[in-house]
Amino acid sequence: MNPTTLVDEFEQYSAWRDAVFVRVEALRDWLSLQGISDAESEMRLNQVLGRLQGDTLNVAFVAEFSRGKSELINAIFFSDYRQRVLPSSAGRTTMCPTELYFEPIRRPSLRLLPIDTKIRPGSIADFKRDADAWTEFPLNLESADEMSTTLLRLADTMQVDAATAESYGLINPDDEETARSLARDGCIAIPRWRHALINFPHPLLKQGLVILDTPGLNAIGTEPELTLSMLPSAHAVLFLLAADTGVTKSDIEIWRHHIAPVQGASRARLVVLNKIDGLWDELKTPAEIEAEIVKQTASCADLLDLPASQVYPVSAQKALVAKVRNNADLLVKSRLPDLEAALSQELIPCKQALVSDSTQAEVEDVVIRATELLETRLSNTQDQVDELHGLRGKNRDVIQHMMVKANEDKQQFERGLQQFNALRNVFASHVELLRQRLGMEVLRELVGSTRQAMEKSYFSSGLREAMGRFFRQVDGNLATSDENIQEIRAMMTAMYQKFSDEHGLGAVNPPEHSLHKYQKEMARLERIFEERFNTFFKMLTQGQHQLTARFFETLASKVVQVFEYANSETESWLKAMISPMETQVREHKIQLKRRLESVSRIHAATETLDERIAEIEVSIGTVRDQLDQLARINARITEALADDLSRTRLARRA
Ligand SMILES: Nc1nc2c(ncn2[C@@H]2O[C@H](COP(=O)(O)OP(=O)(O)OP(=O)(O)O)[C@@H](O)[C@H]2O)c(=O)[nH]1
Ligand SMILES: [Mg+2]
Repeated sequence: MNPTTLVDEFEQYSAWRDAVFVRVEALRDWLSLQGISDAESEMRLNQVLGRLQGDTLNVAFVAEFSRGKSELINAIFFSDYRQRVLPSSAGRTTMCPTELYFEPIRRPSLRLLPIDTKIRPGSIADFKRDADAWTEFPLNLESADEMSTTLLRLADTMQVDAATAESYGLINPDDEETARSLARDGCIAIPRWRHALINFPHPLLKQGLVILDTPGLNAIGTEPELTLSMLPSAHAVLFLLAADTGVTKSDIEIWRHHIAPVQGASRARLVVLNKIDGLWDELKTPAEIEAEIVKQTASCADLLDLPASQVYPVSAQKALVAKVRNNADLLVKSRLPDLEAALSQELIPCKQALVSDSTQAEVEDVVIRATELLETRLSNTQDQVDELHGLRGKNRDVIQHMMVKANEDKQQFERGLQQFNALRNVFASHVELLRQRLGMEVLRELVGSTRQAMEKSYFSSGLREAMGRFFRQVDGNLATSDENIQEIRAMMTAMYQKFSDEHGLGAVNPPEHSLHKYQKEMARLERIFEERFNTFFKMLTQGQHQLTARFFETLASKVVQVFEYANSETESWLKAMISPMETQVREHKIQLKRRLESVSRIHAATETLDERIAEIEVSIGTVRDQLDQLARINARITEALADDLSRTRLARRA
């Protein structure tokens, strides 16, 4: 069978990423071999390489229950297994959010997080770090039947009393079925598991694809992490509707609350109208059926306030059958290839641009620094040669005088250096202040005091106020830290500029840095918080108090994460600012020492002038070669980054 477009496209993307990896690695190794690298550059290139290696592409499937998410995942990704890999059946099937990915260090397995972890502190991200919290079932890749049986556990439920369900925040008083079940026997069926991780060596998952399958609205509403981090971090979200149910109230609710707000240029969002095979009425002509599909598509688009071109009608079930049975006509009729093409067109170029830009930015910084260093070295050595040429035919007195001069320059520089270092202490104290304000300790205290304030308040107004205060303080800390950052940059730039003017050092352009994107991320979390309060927490029952508390914990862990990123980025920036200055200072010091050495040796007649000039000219040649090589290595990286996948594909097909 031909590979699907998406599979094909994704493989090309992976190959592109591997090619970029090899070329960045070549840069790192070359710099270190030539002794031009410094700890900072090496760290940055290693980070780039780590990111390229651990790069994932996250695709989330979201919809009300039974719209065919699991079936669509089976059809797009798992048809090679010739049967349903993920369980898909009428009614609620997938009971918990399910991530599919591949981690080579772990055996193929299904890992499940028990539902009672809902009353334990910690978010799903925290539990992922605690291997013991999960129940693990190995997956037998040799037997598709066994595998399907194991995966049926994704649909596990259990009967609990109302109080237990409430303590997990799983009671929905508006749900008629719940009310009926409780009235009948006082029990209610809830999911047995809270989250599932499937480690599966599928070729695409091996290359970094991560698929997120979700259950319907009930689960999305009760698992804050889905809304706060899993959906926003997905590179593509597929939202499913079904032709047999039409667009229902809860479909619209999911769309409005969980998908429409998640925006961003780097994110693909596709609406799928599934189950169109229900419209394949044998008594109708193909034209009539087509007209019906067009009509339904238009009405879905209308209800979601989207252009009709963004809604893709498909039949996931028929597509799966078609792929399993190699039925090309049925596959075309299922229209899955159109959806796959759209998905790859939206997904892969966005993702490629994202990875390309971030890699390019880092590499450029490192290359500029290395180039600056080599150029400084070149011009210094050139000066030395000129100076030595000037000594031709001069008597010993003149040489003696030059030696005194070189020595004086060196000493003057060393005095300047002391001043420079004294000013650096001022810089260090500013940095210390910044670290405190932005630091994790302050944030943890703030989380602690908010938690206490929330425990004490019994009304939703109190909870809201406590969380509102939390946001204001966090925002305030970020804003002040950002001001500090700008001050520090201005101060260091001025300081270095003055020093380099006085002593003729190479120019350094300290990188910009701002906390703006973290402030934006906080604003996004705040919007979700507002939204949540307005929809879910208006009435405060016991269970909802729990739910609010858990919502806050997830929110807090997200804020902690934002701060961790902000801190680590700020630390890297501090290093990136200081380290080129240090390199230039060090280089200048070495050159001054060499110059003094040259003149001294000639003065002491241990070397002739010509020998010395020849020696230095050799090193000028070396530096020139290094500059050439660096430019070539950099050009190769730029070329790899700019490789347009669609162009490559077209070329290959032609
Ligand atoms: N006729 C038809 N039925 C489909 C199609 N896709 C899925 N179904 C059926 O719809 C039912 C629900 O499909 P699932 O894949 O379990 O749906 P889901 O969205 O994953 O549902 P939950 O896991 O409960 O959230 C199953 O019985 C599928 O066989 C389709 O394209 N056509
Ligand atoms: Mg499902």
